[in-house]
Amino acid sequence: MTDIVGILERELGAAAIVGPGHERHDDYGRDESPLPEFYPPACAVLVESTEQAAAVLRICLEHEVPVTPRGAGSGMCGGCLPVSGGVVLSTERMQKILEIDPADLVAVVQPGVITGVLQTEVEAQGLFYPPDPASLEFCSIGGNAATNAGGPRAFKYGVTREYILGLEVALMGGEVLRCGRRTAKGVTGYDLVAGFVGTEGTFGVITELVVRLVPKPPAAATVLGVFRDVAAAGAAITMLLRDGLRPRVLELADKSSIDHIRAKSRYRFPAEAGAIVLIEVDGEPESMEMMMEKIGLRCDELGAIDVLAATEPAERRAVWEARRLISPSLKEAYRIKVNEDICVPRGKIVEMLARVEAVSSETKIETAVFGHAGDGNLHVNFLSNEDPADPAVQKHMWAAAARVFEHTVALGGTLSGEHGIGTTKRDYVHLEQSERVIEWQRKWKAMWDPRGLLNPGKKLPARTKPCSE
Ligand code: 2HG
Ligand code: ZN
Repeated sequence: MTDIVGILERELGAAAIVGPGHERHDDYGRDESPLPEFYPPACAVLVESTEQAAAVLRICLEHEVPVTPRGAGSGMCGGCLPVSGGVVLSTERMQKILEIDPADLVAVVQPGVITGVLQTEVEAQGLFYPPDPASLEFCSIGGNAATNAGGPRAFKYGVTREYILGLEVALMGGEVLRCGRRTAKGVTGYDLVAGFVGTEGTFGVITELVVRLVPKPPAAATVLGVFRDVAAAGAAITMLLRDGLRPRVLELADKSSIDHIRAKSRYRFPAEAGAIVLIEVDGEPESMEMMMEKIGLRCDELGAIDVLAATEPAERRAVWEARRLISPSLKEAYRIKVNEDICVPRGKIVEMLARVEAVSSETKIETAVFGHAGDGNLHVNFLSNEDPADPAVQKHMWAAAARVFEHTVALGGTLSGEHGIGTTKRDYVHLEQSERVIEWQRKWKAMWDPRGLLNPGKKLPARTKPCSE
């Protein structure tokens, strides 16, 4: 058997290798996904440069060893887990912001830069990087690009894909490719950048990114509409969407989500909150004020039992801290948290919320629903304190998730709005996509990775029948 750890150690130096026995070795077998299993790699390689990343990909191809790219490990679908063993290629040490250019409105960064750090740095120069996954304090920009991450502000500004102009990518075998551009527009050739973004590290390993920036909005404010229940909040979101107002955020959280953060939150959620709609506006102070007033009035008309405005930075920070606590608080409170991020057409939000409630009562599984409802992107969390190692319990939880996927697709929606497919959802892709569509994607994958060694077991369903070719 190939001593891949020894070979990598000799080529890259022992300091780059986290092998068995190292205190951090186990960390590379886990991420934030709800999988009860743990997948320890042969070793993780903590690369510090493009050359090192390329060397790992060259060596792994030479020795036919699977290699799984990893950013900060904050993914929720097992996308960075070495499910077939082999090597984890981590970009966590590649943390340099190489350039922030206010004239070109771009930043050039290494993939390990923490998203929140990039935001703070560009904001100090009057610029803005809008994508804001809830994990922004610990997720990295390379991982965001690999999964095409979203976040609350995607409602107005769009997701990560819209902000990646150029990429440097290390390919299986060690070739390094620079594609894309630095300009605001560009249609030369095919859009390879769009091809790498969102492919969850199955096509190549992102080693450098040119990201698009926008001017920092002069001001922002947050409005919280408190509703009786999630159905009323969902209906309010639908109406606010029809109004054509363009807040930057339009989020929803149900009672269960709110109840799990109440005690920890610096922001005091109203006692009677059965659901909240969180709205954020930005722009020039005068236009913002007008928009907030309109939104407040609209919430009143739509049956809000309370409308609160947070304009002070400290107050807004407290609201956002609370919002970002929902996911970790649920994780802390339950032994099993199967969390989905379905996305339905906007006109179907109310119907989808009702269907989730129906699945919860049919299966008797507790749920919490929250997230980016303005985009139709709902985090449906199935929660349980039963034994995660019990296969019957897991089967029951995933059967409920599958019911939600079926409803989602029936309403014209998609399995994942922002977290990706990874390994946890690959068996459900066929619910949404035809065999032909899946087959063409397999061909595309094979072009970059003919031996199937780069992040195997992800994104597409396992083959159930021989390839038609
Ligand atoms: C969020 O929006 C994250 O908070 C996590 O995408 C969602 O835990 C979840 O379901
Ligand atoms: Zn989210």
